[in-house]
Amino acid sequence: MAKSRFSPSKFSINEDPLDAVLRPPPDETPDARADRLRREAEAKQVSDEIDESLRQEKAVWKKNKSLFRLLLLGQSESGKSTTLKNFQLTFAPQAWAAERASWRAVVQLNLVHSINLILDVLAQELTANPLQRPRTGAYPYTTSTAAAHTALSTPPSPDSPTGPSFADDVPDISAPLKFTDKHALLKLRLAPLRHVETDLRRLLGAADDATEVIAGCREDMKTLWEDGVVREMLTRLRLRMEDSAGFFLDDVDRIATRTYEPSDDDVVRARLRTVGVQEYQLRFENPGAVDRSVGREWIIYDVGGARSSRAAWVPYFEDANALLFLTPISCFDESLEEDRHVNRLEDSFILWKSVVGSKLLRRCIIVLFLNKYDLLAKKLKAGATINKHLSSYGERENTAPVFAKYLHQKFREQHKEYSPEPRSFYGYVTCVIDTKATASTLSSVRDGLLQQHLQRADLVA
Ligand SMILES: Nc1nc2c(ncn2[C@@H]2O[C@H](COP(=O)(O)OP(=O)(O)OP(=O)(O)O)[C@@H](O)[C@H]2O)c(=O)[nH]1
Ligand SMILES: [Mg+2]
Repeated sequence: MAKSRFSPSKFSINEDPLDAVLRPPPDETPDARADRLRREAEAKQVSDEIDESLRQEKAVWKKNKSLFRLLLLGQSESGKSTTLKNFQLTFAPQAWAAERASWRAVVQLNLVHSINLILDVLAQELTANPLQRPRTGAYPYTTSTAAAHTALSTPPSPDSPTGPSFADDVPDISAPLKFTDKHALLKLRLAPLRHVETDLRRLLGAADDATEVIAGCREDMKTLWEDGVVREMLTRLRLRMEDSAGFFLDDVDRIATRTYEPSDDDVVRARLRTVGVQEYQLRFENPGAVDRSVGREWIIYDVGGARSSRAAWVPYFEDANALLFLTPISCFDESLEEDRHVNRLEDSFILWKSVVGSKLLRRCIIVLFLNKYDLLAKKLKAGATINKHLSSYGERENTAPVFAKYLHQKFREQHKEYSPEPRSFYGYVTCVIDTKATASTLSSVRDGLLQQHLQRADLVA
């Protein structure tokens, strides 16, 4: 009778009992042995794979622990994504250059959007007030203007994307009538751009057809934007296209071509709303003065700033090492897009107080950018009055430098009052579409942040 494999007599003091249990029986047949070896090889492979994945997870975890995490916060259109672009342009120029071409569709989309906006306003103006247009009385409403008016409200048919041409029905018109007819025609001619906008939204980055249509509409777009009466209408309605996000109408000649490639400046000025929280890995191509491992790679979180997106910020608070808060200081006379009753500057104050007062962020280094200084200066030059919208400003000088200084002080005071524990305040007045000035600001922000971070780490260690 064969000896039992489990006989205690087989165990020695140095022997692993499990080995003994797993040891093959001495009378194993060649087939059984081959089968066993195959199963063992498979099991080993699975086990190795698990080990490898655990090793990788651990490595990532260890690596991530040493990564520096920066959160970009602020209301919508405060300049967060534009600041992120500046980080890339300044510290990772090669990665930036590789991505630049993919912004072509966004710039095209911005351009087409502006054209559509003007055409919408034009159509609304004609629909709302046909008998009084224009107020100067230089362009009386006549049958031919009525024809134009009808054409403006007729959507183009799918067979004829440019819509019915009414030009042949219009009698030989005199100069005063040119406004409405010419613009109605333009609207019809530019109608395909509506589809381009929809297509581009769907196919960001892969819209060769769109490029073709945009190039084909170049002259029409220029005519519309350079038209004196259109400009008069926009001024009267206080629609300052030049100051709006994603303004490219002055660059139609350059952009509406088949070979258009975006420049650095185009990419920085292009507007693409952020949805949710976007994580960006920034690898410093030139680590610079603070050449420590923590300075080589950052994770930057760029968030959507609209009110509906703000709840999504909170899970990122706990791990954040630093926070860059942007407030657009040109918006003292504007209201939130998502709630017309709320002043944008007021919204920024509330947001700032809740961010600096957050217990989750109490260890975070906070930097403030008082952004859009260029737009503030322009607005005040054009006659806007600060204290009409912000009574606490009182009788101080209605100029950009004085207002910027006032806000800097106000944000600093709130920072001091609401921070759960004392911490330093870093505030900068910025215009983040000025890439040169921003590069120098970001360099000092980066060095300052890393120094603070390392000091804290030394204290903790
Ligand atoms: N003139 C001027 N324009 C700016 C400045 N900063 C940002 N912009 C423009 O403002 C628009 C909005 O900027 P974004 O960076 O997209 O704003 P955001 O904070 O990321 O907005 P959300 O993604 O909606 O939260 C873009 O078209 C920018 O080019 C500035 O300092 N001056
Ligand atoms: Mg954004």
